[in-house]
Amino acid sequence: MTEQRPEGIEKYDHPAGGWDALKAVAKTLAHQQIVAQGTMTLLKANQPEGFDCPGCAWPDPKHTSSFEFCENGAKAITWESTAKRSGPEFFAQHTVSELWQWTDHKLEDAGRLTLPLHYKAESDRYEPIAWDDAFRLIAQELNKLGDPDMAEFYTSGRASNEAAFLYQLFVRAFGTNNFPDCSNMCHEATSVGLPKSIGVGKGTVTLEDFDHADAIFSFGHNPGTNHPRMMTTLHNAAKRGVPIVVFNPLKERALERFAAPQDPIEMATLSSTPIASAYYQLRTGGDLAALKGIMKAVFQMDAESLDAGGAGALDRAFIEQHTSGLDVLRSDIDATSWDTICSVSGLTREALESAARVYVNASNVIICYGMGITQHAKGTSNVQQIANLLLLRGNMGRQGAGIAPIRGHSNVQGDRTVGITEIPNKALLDGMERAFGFRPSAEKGHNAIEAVEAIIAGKSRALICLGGNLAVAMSDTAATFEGMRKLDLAVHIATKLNRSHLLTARTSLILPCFGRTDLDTQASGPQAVTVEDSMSMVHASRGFLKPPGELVRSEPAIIAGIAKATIGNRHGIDWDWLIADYDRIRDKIEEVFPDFRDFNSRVRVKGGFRLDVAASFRRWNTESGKANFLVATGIEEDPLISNPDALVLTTIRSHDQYNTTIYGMDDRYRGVFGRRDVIFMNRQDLAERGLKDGDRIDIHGIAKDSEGRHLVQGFTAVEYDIPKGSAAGYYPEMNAVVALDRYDRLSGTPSYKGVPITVSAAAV
Ligand SMILES: Nc1nc2c(c(=O)[nH]1)N[C@H]1C(S)=C(S)[C@@H](COP(=O)(O)OP(=O)(O)OC[C@H]3O[C@@H](n4cnc5c(=O)[nH]c(N)nc54)[C@H](O)[C@@H]3O)O[C@H]1N2
Ligand SMILES: Nc1nc2c(c(=O)[nH]1)N[C@H]1C(S)=C(S)[C@@H](COP(=O)(O)OP(=O)(O)OC[C@H]3O[C@@H](n4cnc5c(=O)[nH]c(N)nc54)[C@H](O)[C@@H]3O)O[C@H]1N2
Ligand SMILES: [Mo]
Repeated sequence: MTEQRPEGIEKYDHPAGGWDALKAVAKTLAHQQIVAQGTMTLLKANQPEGFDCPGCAWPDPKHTSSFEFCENGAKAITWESTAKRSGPEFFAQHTVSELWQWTDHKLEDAGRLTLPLHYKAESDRYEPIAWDDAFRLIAQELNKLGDPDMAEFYTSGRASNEAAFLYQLFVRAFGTNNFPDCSNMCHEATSVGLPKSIGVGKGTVTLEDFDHADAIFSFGHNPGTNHPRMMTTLHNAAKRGVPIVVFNPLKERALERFAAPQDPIEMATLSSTPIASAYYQLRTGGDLAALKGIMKAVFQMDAESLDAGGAGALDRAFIEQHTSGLDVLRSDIDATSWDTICSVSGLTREALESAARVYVNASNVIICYGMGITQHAKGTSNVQQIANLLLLRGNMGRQGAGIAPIRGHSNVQGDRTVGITEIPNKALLDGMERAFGFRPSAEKGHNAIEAVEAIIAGKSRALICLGGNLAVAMSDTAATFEGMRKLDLAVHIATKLNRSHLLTARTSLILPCFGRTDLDTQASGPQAVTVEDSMSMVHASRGFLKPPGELVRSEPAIIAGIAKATIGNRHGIDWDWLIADYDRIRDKIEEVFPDFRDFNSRVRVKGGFRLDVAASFRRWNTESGKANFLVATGIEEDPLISNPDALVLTTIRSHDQYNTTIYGMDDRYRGVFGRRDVIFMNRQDLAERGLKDGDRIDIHGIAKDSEGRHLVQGFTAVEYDIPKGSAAGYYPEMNAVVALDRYDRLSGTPSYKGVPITVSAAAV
């Protein structure tokens, strides 16, 4: 590597966490102009009487009321509770065409939205509109459609259980199951894959289980950035000597070494704790092969042990009593050669055997995984192979063991639980009928990809978004943007301005809502909402800050307003009554979903309660009544990817972003400062293409699109420690090269982590 690195690219030698994390928070507080109030706000995050941090879905430690420091949680909170406002003057000053030229960072940095807005084509501006007029307009457009299936109702994962439940009630009463949601782009492979394996589409572990694990495996997630509070757990485990085995194409700093800001000694002595005991840099998309390799080695160790008169490496009693399908799995693994496993995973047989030894030598194993597993064409199969590996040794449904999908948005799991799903099951329909006296449609609705496809095809004419930034989060930026602009109606319920709002439809509205930190007062007084974390714990969240403007409303109130204007009191639903006191919404949730028994009293207990996850107790709600070993066929690479010129691009989050929200331009742990227009590449891949570190290049998506639209121009190549054949770049910029039809056929999850590309010197 040349000494002279590209501008903004430096070597970052520090451990993750530590003083740099504290400094970063101080900078954020200053930037959001809220030093005094901000510090106070941070102290209420994830406290029994406070609000749930909107940062991520990692659970809160039980029984604690001590402040748990989290750099990126602090960023999420200050970003929401900022003193900046994008009020009427702001929108009078800037046309939509002008705002379109702004960066994503600058759009949101304009501050909190303060009043309902309606786009006027004549002035090319969003102009203030009264709430009732906004509701009337929406109702008119929705009722004009003729067919409710021509509307799409998107949900991003910050919506509370109460908001999400009311939303699905309205949408089902309106008459469709078109519920694209951010989960479709995220852990859908988990939601679809795990029910077939273990009878529930959620993780089986609790936070306490980590204290009893003897080994932890981590596949494809970056907790130092995306779930910093998880680092406390991993740090403790590492200190206890628990092996932590990581599979990730990139060396993520926090998984290598971490200095816990909570640890006075590490902070005072500038020391840190090594996290991973073994770090396997597999090729992007190599997980299916790697998992099969580990299982192959486990079967081998089992045979060797039996031959030597031992008890074998499998938990035979568990397998016999609780599972089905082992023989079929074993044949599949036997038929998969080490050659294939090694070439596809990019790992050696010895490496995989060594991982298998750690696995077999531990009594209790937890496997954690994130987007590196789910966002692939084989995402569902990836998830199921993780379950297989755990089942082989009975690592499911007992203390210290289990599967831990690490969820994204702070209530993405809860939204699903309370009915945001395009495929309603019988229990949901029965529950709705019981609670509201009507049976909603059972017909499958659209997921996120299908919704965007229908919008592009002009079949869906209306889009309502409960939060999020759908157009920017979705693949194929050019096609998606074009489709959005053809809509008749686009409504965004949001806290801050983003690019999706600027893709104006014939009628476009932005409706400003409260965030987690805001005090929500309704007719009966101040309200709390509830959320469910990654480990199925449901608890209350209560904001306390003065809302950003008098006209800003809560999400439930906005949904009720739209519903009342659109369907009146259809099915006898009294919307005003429901939102006057959120206890009433919770009573209805309980009526529909019996798991929420005594909801209002149980959620008032400090720390909340855990929803029933049958698999955690070895009850298998599958058709066979057992946990199933499931086979994944074909680990050979995708023909598109086998193109000799192609690289597999994975799209990742920087340390300074929350999905499409760009807090800043640094990615400290990866040594990138002040920019995002880079692509990380292997040295040899660069050389073979006549390129070098720092060259300006164009990135072409290899897709069916004949118009050559899948292109990112003028990015800088950065030589990086990444396996040959793999490349990495930032989401959402790279969505421009992700074709819409590249997704997991079983779950619909876009393969954001397996994008076939070619690169060339920049044309201009
Ligand atoms: N601060 C912050 N917190 C967040 C978010 C945020 O943007 N910022 N987003 C939230 C959301 S919605 C989500 S879903 C989660 C996301 O949390 P993560 O799942 O950690 O998300 P990514 O940044 O996409 O990182 C995926 C990791 O997988 C690795 N990877 C990429 N491709 C592969 C592969 O093929 N195999 C393997 N084994 N690994 C691979 C990458 O190198 C990276 O370390 O975080 C949530 N929390
Ligand atoms: N290439 C690529 N694409 C990806 C991914 C990837 O890894 N790579 N990850 C995917 C994943 S995992 C996800 S989850 C999606 C994320 O997709 P989304 O959830 O749609 O996107 P966000 O960026 O989280 O949404 C940010 C916006 O939410 C609004 N907002 C914030 N807080 C609130 C609130 O409390 N209420 C309301 N109503 N609005 C609020 C603000 O207006 C803000 O601009 O992106 C997906 N897209
Ligand atoms: Mo996500």
